[in-house]
Amino acid sequence: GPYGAQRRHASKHRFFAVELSQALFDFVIQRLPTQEEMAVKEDVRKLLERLIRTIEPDSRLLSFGSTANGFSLRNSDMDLCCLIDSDERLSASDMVTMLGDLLERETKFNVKPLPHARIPIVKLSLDPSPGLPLGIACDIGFENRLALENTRLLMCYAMIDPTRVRTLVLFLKVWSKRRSINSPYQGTLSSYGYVLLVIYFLIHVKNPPVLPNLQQMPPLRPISQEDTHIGGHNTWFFDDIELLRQRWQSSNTDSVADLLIDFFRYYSRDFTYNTGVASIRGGLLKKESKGWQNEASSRYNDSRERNRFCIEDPFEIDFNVARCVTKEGLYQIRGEFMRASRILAMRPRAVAALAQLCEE
Ligand code: 3AT
Ligand code: MG
Repeated sequence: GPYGAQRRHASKHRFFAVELSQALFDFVIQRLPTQEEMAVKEDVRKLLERLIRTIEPDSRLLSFGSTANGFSLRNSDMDLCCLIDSDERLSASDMVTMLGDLLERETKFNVKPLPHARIPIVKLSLDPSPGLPLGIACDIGFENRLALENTRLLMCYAMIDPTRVRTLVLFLKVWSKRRSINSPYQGTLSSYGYVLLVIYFLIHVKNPPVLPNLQQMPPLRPISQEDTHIGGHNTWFFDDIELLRQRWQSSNTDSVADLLIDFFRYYSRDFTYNTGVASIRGGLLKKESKGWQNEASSRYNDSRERNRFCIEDPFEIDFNVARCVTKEGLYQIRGEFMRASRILAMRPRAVAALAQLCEE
């Protein structure tokens, strides 16, 4: 009868979800960095720190981005930030120029200083060699404290529910790279942008939520303004994850596969790209309320407007993380969300489905 058909349907779906979840774990695990790769990167960081200290003895070189937040894949690049603890320090662009010269002289890296970029950095790379078959790519910036904090925020979210959050994020990173929609220079979205989309979805779209909103939880004790602000931006969030785990449990029991299917459905069908702003701090906001309507500005022609796709940075709330996404880029990204939804709706065998999703 009709109930039997419904039950068969539900049990078929469960079978697909179990199989797909397992395939997702396997897929991601195969692409994690090896112990050896992580050790090499740490050695590189130490070497660079020693060299920088010959210019600025009071400096520290810290890792941020994927090498520090738990969302790193094999051969991902390394993001490093130099903090200088003395009061009289050179400007970031002078540091970039000096460090560029020093590294050029003292190391085998290919060195490219970008002292005049919005965020001045030195780009470094090592070509592949037998010991390092994929080479290494690394960016060094200065005093980028907000990036260190947003790295820590993402790491905390990863720690709350490591299995589901990391599996989703890592899969989407591989998928977006293979489908060529992970390139801000070509009008699509950075990895950081995709991570924010996942976290936004897990906090604000899923009901019950998979993650709590760490930026809106009450602090344990009163905190002073200066402890919570960097350059005028409120960077406070609840970061005692051990305590959080004792006090907060998600009642959402969806499998990773269920979440992935819903993620693709939400961003292909439901997210309001024309008017909405995805904010992990504040939920779904309106472009209008942030002054982010996408009028073509005088400097950019139609295909290069700024606010086609809006993702609010967790701390720098005036900053649209997706501002590089062009009209074509957004069309491509949404097309990929739809394609992924379509593939998963056909419930093919899981391993084949992942291969097809990530087809280059
Ligand atoms: P990959 O493994 O390199 O693909 P990732 O997690 O390292 O991914 P990105 O390289 O995109 O991510 O970014 C590295 C860090 O730089 C993440 C964040 O702390 C900072 N960052 C990147 N893009 C932005 C942005 N648009 N606004 C603010 N911070 C950003
Ligand atoms: Mg990176």
